[in-house]
Amino acid sequence: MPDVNPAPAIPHYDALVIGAGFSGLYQLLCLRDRLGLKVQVLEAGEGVGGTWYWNRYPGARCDSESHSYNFTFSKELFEEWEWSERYPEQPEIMRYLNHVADRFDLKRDIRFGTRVTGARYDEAANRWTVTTEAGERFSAQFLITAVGCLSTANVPKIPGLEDFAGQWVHTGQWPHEGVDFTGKRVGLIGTGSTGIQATPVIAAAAKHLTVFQRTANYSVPAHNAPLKPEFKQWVKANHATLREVMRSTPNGHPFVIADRSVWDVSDAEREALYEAAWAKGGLQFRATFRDLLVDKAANDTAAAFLKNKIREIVKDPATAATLADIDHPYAAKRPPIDSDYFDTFNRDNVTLVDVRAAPIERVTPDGLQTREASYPLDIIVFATGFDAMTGPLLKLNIEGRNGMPLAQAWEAGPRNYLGLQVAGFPNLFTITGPGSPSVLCNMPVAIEQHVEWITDCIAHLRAKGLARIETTEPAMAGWVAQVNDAAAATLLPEAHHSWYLGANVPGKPRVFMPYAGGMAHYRAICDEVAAKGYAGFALSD
Ligand code: NA7
Repeated sequence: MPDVNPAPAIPHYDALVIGAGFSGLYQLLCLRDRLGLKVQVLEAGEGVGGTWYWNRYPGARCDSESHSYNFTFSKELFEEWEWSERYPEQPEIMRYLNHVADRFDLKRDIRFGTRVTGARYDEAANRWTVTTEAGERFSAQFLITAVGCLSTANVPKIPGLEDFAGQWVHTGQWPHEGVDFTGKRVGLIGTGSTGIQATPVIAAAAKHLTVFQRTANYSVPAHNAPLKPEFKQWVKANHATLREVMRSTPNGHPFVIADRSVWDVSDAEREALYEAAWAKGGLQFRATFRDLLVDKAANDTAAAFLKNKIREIVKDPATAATLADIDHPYAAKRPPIDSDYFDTFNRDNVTLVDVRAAPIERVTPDGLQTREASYPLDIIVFATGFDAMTGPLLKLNIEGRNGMPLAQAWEAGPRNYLGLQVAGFPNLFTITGPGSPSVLCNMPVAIEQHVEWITDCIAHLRAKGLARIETTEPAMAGWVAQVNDAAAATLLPEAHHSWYLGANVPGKPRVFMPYAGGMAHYRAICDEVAAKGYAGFALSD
């Protein structure tokens, strides 16, 4: 007798890609248009953009310079797109990614509004079954996560939040209709890159802004401005050169790190070089000397310069002292860049509260209470960052061979090979996963490298008639050691509160997550692995 309620057929694909930001879009293009695979992208948002779809907070802007914050795989695409400002603002990045998606006709293979809640590997079939929030299922031979590194909002569990009578928002889940700060008393928690971008913009709109600072932070002026026509022309004419520079530098940015040590120059020369770098602005302040991230005494000279700048800009000495009371080496945490951040504390409607000295105790119905005082607020903005790198992957509830949850495999922190694959999870690739340069690199450069490597790998399997690729335990152990060694050779682990270490999320294992050996070096390692027939991976039919 026929089944009266036959289970609906599960759509089958060659590859499923989770996420439609930079990574997912390019991965779709490569697998579909270059390899001819049947591909489906599943995206939680109602449009493309990934991180930029969600991060719509006031002042949201990329810290990479615009001419380097784009794809470079297509000369035509590169030349036809024109950024308007030195750093691209969130709406402009969204326009760019929509342009890419439309230009390559990608949207027809993306299902929007589709949040993945589970993924399970079936050994016998050598396929992944992906489940969504709505209960749909999809099946594919290859599963590729393109979920970004900073997409799981970290809202601290502060007692009383549920009873707050006002509005609260996290910057990474900003309401699409915006937030009206007019006439409002606003509290902003967090002074990372996001809080530093949002503070001046919110201060200009709100009745009063109180910034709750737990860890003081360095910041260098962005000096954002409209791009001049000559610069735009120069960029268009130099696609190949720019691409080459970005691929050859450790951090994927379009500037070269100076080949001089802090100790090669006199004190006066050093000061002049820092002044020039400050006047130029942006992330390239780090490139002033080659040893800023490896020699603590060298770093101290930059730290002293930057702390002095804070004291010069901020008029109230007590506020300046709190802002300059920075406990980690410069750039050991992701270094923010800003537009008038420190100057904003000279406004009459802005107050700084040191919540390291007097921690936040609870949210009350009408505001925030620290150990020392109460702050009446109408709106609380959480600029409190993300469960970075592992968070977005663990949220997918991935189960590998024999139902092994990824969360269990990574109980003590992420373990994988090249940041790309985990033993026990065949045919699963993690674009910009932990253990790869990712967030220590200009993201589009890291993304293009991973996507192209994964595409070549799948093409190799197909050409050889192979169906499965899986890394091995020894390869993972070797890579984890390399990731640790690379971090230990720098000052990065000295920032104990950093999200690079997972320290911002209570209970998260403290492991330095990104690969700090440099993008160019990493690219060479990955190329060599491929050239050796995918050394460190087991390939089978
Ligand atoms: P970050 O860099 O993780 O910054 C989060 C900030 O929020 C940081 O100052 C934290 O202080 C603070 N924070 C987090 N939880 C709390 C609590 N419970 N109380 C007080 N303060 C808190 O996130 P961003 O969004 O600014 O930047 C993330 C990345 O996006 C950025 O690096 C760029 O790559 C783009 P802490 O330092 O933990 O003491």
